[in-house]
Amino acid sequence: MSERTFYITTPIYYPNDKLHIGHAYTTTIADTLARYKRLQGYAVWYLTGTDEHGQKLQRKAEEAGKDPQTYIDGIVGWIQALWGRLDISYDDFIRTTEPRHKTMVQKIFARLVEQGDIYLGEYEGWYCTPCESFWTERQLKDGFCPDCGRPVELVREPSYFFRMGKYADRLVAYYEEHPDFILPESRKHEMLNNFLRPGLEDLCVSRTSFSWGIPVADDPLHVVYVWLDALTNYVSALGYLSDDPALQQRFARFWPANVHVMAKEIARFHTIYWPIFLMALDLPLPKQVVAHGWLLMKDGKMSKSKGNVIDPNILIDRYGSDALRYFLMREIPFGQDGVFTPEALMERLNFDLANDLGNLLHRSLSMLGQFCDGVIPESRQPTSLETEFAQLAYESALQVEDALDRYDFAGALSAVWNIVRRGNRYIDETAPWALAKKGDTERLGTVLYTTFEGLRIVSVLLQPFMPKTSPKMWDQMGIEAGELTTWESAKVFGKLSSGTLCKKGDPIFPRLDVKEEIEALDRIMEEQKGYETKESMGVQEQAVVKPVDNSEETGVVHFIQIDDFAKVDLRVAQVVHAEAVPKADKLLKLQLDLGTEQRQVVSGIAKHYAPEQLIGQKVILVANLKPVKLRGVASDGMILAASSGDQLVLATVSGEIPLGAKVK
Ligand code: ME8
Repeated sequence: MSERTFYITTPIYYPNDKLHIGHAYTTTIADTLARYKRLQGYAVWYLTGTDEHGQKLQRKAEEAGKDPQTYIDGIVGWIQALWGRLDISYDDFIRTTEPRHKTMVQKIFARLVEQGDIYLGEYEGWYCTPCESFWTERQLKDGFCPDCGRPVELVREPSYFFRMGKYADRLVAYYEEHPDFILPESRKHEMLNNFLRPGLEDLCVSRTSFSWGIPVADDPLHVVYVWLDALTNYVSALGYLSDDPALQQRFARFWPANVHVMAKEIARFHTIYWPIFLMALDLPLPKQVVAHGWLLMKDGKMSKSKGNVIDPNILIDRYGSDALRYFLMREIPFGQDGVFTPEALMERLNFDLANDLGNLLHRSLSMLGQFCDGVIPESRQPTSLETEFAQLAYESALQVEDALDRYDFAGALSAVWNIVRRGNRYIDETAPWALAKKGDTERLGTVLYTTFEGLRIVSVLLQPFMPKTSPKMWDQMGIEAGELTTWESAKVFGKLSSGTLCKKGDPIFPRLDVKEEIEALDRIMEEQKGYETKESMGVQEQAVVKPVDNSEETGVVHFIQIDDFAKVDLRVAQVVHAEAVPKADKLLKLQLDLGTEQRQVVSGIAKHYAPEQLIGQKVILVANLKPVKLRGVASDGMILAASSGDQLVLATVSGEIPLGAKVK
């Protein structure tokens, strides 16, 4: 029989700052799948890593006063330590600054030039540095990056281009022939409607205005565009074009990838650019690209400027890595956005883990100790109740597989919890303490055996999700990893041997004081406001209330409360000085008079107003917006404007009113 292989990847993250629980979410998804496939007997290769080139990283290192490599090395060490703590079982960690990757990228580039897919020209257009994306004038949204809403820069430089259009029809045909290539399906329609049907422009694949990248071997003034560099990590890490026969063999064994996992904002790069590069290289395309939703915070998307992010280490320190993994996999419906709240975390930890699972194990062990000296008894009198329990466990195991095959992690865990909850109810219904009192040892034995066999099946099914919890359960249940813990053994009820001696230990998930924990988490989140983390989502910040605001997709409006509106401090302010921000032709730097204080605000209105037109205008200022730096210039607030298509008009105040007056 031919070997069953499974190659899975996460995005390679930018080490421009520390990562947050959003990155932990993707990496845990891929880890859960990798573990699941290993348990099913596949030869698995799980790749993650870091995307270490590009303008964003160069700037970030400059800001920190370090050379890029030194700056990046520190963060990469931090990332690897985090994955270690979260039990991420990757087989390889690729860094795009490694020679194995750089050499391959140079070879690929040369080949694509030679075969005419890449040609030299001059690029003039827009560039979004946070997203490392090129945009045409037409694609910009009100003059800003259509992906993240942040200002773009005009770039004009000699560049190499990739003839994307040449492959567009083949790509569309590939989508049609492989209906499962992109998941969720809505992303496929987005790609077709927004990018492929309007026609693909040639893609600029080199830059000359900065140096932190892989030089084009024959033309070293150019560095390879960071996305061409980054996407090819999926093949360089396996050993594509390597001279080492062992690596060539590894490449042949694992390519094409079974699944590339990521969040939705980079699906475009993986479902358009990446397949086209592969077609040009005559390589098979990945089988699936899976784009999950975003992890948001109560007050909107996680972002450094909002200061609403959480260092995963804090949650691991407090609750353990399995609890965090469980929460991420259970709470967020796959493909949708999900909100992190301390309340939701507490609910999952306290109810699902402590009350349901932890309690089932602990009370079962207590009874076993009390009534059977801690030894698993025989099941001598199975009744229809036991048969039904066994049937439920079997069906749940099948449901777990079915759900995991569809990336429905929440559904898979909910199937495991069907066994857990049934187990607790089964104990309540059979009342082993009453059987013990009556001296009905046969029935008591059957009941306790059934309970522990249910627990064994739960522990087997939990392995991909909670790699520390299953061995902890086995330890207390006297089970050795082996025949009783194989994936298939979850589908066979009755494998547990009677006579096994259990060792009751501490509850595996202690009950938490919810109020105290929520307060502590709120405090921590407040303290974390200075936590240096990535603005990696690259999306425009948006107010999100639970349920998640999908209004753009669904057309449904979510109302806000008056208190939400009251949080925004709007003030009348007068422009006393305005000037252009150097090298940012969209931005103006304004000095505003608020009556009692003066403020500096950077505003993206340069295309619509000349500085002198603004002097004396009374505008509306969002006065309590967290200060940020835009293009290195401090901006303390935001002024309001109305916009429609290409038009933009400032919201001004007519009539006499003192400066600083509140707008409500
Ligand atoms: O895009 N919710 O790197 P990146 C869910 N280097 N997932 C999140 C998240 C959130 N709030 N925040 C981040 C890049 N992620 C490129 C990738 S691949 C060839 C190059 C996760 O550091 C999610 O997987 O900005 C997202 O796609 C990725 O981090 C972006 O990471």
